[in-house]
Amino acid sequence: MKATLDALGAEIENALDGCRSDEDLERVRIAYLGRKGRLTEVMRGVGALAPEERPAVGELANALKRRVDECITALRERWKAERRQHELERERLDVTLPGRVWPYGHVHPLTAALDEAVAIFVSLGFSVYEGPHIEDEYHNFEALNIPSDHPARDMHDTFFVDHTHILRTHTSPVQIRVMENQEPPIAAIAPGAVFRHDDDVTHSPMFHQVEGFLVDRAVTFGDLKGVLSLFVQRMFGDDTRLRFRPSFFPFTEPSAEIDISCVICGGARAVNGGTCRVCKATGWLEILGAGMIHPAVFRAVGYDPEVVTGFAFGVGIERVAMLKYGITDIRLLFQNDLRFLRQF
Ligand code: 2NL
Repeated sequence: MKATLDALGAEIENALDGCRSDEDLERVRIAYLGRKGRLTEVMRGVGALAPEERPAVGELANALKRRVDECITALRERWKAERRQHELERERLDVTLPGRVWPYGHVHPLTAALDEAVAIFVSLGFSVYEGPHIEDEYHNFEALNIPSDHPARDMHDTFFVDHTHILRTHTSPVQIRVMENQEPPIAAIAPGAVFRHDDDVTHSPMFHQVEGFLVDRAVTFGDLKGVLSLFVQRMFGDDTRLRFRPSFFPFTEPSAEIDISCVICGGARAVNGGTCRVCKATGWLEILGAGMIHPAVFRAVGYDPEVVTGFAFGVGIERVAMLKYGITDIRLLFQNDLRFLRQF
């Protein structure tokens, strides 16, 4: 009986050696340890032995069964661990790889300059109004003291939509409508696109303006100077100086053009030993037009010019953006060339 067990043990060992998969192991287990397995049958035979032989043989058979069980379990576990290791190596992630960078945009330099100008006036208490690009001649010209025979109408070089409608040449008509609909005191700005028949390095047929006005009792030219000084210094820096030159607009009296000290040479007229090309060696840059609102404009909107006064101003945003960001050709602002836009 012992010899049978030894032979069976050697045979099982051999069979296990030949196993390559869990399925092989399961077949071997069933063949020897299953209900009809060879070792199971031998163990069943132990009961038929002489009583004095039983304990020793039973012991041997049990030991063999345990060894086989342990061997099968150990192989299963080893293979499982090997498979896991394999998977880990195959699925290894390089967590040091840089992530995928999504292309993202930013605000256009013109929009940035417009937003900044609007934010400064809003911070000073001005309300923001917008209006249509297509206007009637009354709101764009007549109400602003520009009659049809006025030479300023040629100056504006207007785009006509039909006999009575035009593309607005400034955002003043927005302000006319605000005054028509509200009583003073009013402080408002009108940002937006305007259109003039102009096209060269410094002029575009469509450009952007922020116009603004303030109407109340006893508004003075000093108030205008204060507001525009604050605006310019917030926009171009606290050291920026202003110069008011007498000028003419049909809708303001008196009128002024406002220069700022050159953003490039700071007014020194020269940079790096050469003359400053941005201000053409004058030390000044024209940036704003302004004045005290003309009595004829007040009458047109139904205000009494004996009772109210006010100032108004207009600033071209393309010019502001060009000076702020050092852009020399206005057309770059409208071509949407990514090589240009990515520089901001
Ligand atoms: C310029 C000149 C200016 C105004 C705009 C204005 C509007 C109303 C009444 C009176 Cl409703 N004036 N606007 C006044 C003076 C100058 O702009 O050269 N802009 C770039």
